Parts: sequence; C-alpha cells; structure tokens
Amino acid sequence: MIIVLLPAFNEEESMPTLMPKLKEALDAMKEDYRIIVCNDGSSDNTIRLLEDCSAKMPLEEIRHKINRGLGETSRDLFERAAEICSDDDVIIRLDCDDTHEPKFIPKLVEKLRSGYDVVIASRFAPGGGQVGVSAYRAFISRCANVFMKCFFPIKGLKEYSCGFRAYRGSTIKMAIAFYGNNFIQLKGLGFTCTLEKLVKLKLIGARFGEEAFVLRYDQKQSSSKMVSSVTTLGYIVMTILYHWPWGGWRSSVPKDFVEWRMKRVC
Ligand SMILES: Nc1nc2c(ncn2[C@@H]2O[C@H](COP(=O)(O)OP(=O)(O)OP(=O)(O)O)[C@@H](O)[C@H]2O)c(=O)[nH]1
Ligand SMILES: [Mg+2]
Repeated sequence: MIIVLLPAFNEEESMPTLMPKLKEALDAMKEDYRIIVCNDGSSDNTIRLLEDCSAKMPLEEIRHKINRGLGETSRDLFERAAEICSDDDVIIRLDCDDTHEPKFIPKLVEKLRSGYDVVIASRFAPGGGQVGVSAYRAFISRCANVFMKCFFPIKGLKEYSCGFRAYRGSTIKMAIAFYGNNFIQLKGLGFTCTLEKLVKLKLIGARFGEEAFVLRYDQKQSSSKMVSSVTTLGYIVMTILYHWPWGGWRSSVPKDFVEWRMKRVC
C-alpha cells in the first residue's frame, strides 16, 4: 500500500488543483493507497474541500481545531501512518501548496523499493530544478542546504529541506517505536521538523537516496507559512543538540538505539 501524508493549513487555493493530480498519479500505480490529511486549524474552505475529496478517493482527515504548526502536524501524520502501515508499505509526504507534483511519486516509490529507507525528491540531483523561485530565495535555500550538509552530513544527499519524500513503512515504525514522542522533538520550531526527521532516521541507520524533481514554485497560490526566523532558530537549536559534547544526539542516540534493539531481540 502507498500512504500519502498531506499537512494542510489554509490551502483552499491549491487543493482543488492538487487533489485530482494526486488521484490520477495514485490510480495509475495500480496499488492500494490511502491519503491522510492533517487539517491544521484551517480557517478557510479547506475543510469543505476535503469533505468533497473524501467522496472521490480513500481519504482520512486528522483535524486540529486550532493551528498547531507543522511539527505537531507531522507528528500526528507519521504516527497515524505507523499505526496503519505494514513494513513494506511506502509512506509519501508532500506539501499541499501545489509546488510538489504528484507525477514524481512513482519514481520515488521505485527508487525506495530498489533498496533505500528514505528517498528525497531533490532539486539538486541531476535533472532536478526549480521554477518560479526568485534568485534571492534560491540563494537562501542553497545556503541553508549547504549549512545542513556541513553540520548534518548524510552520504549521497544534497537536498535536506524539501519535504517531498518517500519513507519505508518499517523505518517509520521503528523510528516511532524507538524515539516515541521525540521522533519530532522540536515541534514548536516551525519547519525544523523537516530536517529533524532526516537526522533522527540517519542516527538509527536509515539508507538515503535522492530522485530528481522540479519544484513548481510558479504554481504556488497560497501564502507561505514558513517563518524564517523561527526556522533559523530551530536549525541553531538542533545543531547544538546534535553536536553537544556531553550526550548530544550524535553520540548518545546510536548507543541507546543499539541497546534498545538488543533488548527487543532478546
Ligand atoms: N498543518 C500545518 N501545515 C502547515 C503549517 N504551515 C504550513 N503547513 C503546510 O506545510 C506545507 C509546507 O508549507 P509551505 O508554506 O508550502 O512552506 P515551504 O514549502 O517550506 O515554503 P514555501 O512553499 O515557500 O512557503 C504546506 O502543505 C502547508 O499547508 C501549519 O502551521 N500547520
Ligand atoms: Mg511549499
């Protein structure tokens, strides 16, 4: 099965375009699928649009009455996916702002099944790119990715900040069983959770791959929800937590994980 996770906050402009494309891409794959949307306290028409969609496709809604932010939304989506998926299922997460084209899903799934635990849709892989991104924003995004590569090196990865990814079901189940509520620990720090998931999965031995994709920023209609100052603060906090010489994530998690696995095996 393929489980698609969508975080949605005031996406009434994009949902009517995105959802039919998503359905078309998933129907063509001839596999069971389920879409889980977390509607995070939207005050626009997102709720009604989701009700319409659920009549046409297998769609489940997690509803936050108030806006809780991307961290808590991701936690709820991934925990729900872990609850219902089996080890060989594929979990896909993409944005609802119509900048992530569902037509890339089959390639992500194929690559994941060729022997990876996480495959990232990458603007920086050969053949990838971005359309409609201002030179300033492209520069900031490149710098952020270079920063992440320096402080959280993961072999074979150039794209750290794109949330469009495929995950192996068993990997997410294991991460949630091991980390519990701390799989996404920096919940209040905006979009930091997108990087945190990668780093936490790396620490428990996940294998990473990238697949080229083109970010369609020219199609974005809703306003950006990313607060750069909070996200930047989040990256700084995470860098300290990861590299902290006395019990930082970098050294303590692998040790704790080995002990945890030993106990489960015995
Ligand atoms: N649930 C929830 N989703 C959010 C929140 N903020 C953003 N999102 C969703 O997370 C996804 C990413 O948000 P975007 O605003 O596209 O952020 P981005 O892709 O990092 O940057 P831009 O596309 O430039 O804005 C979208 O699907 C949003 O609807 C939030 O507070 N709660
Ligand atoms: Mg976006």
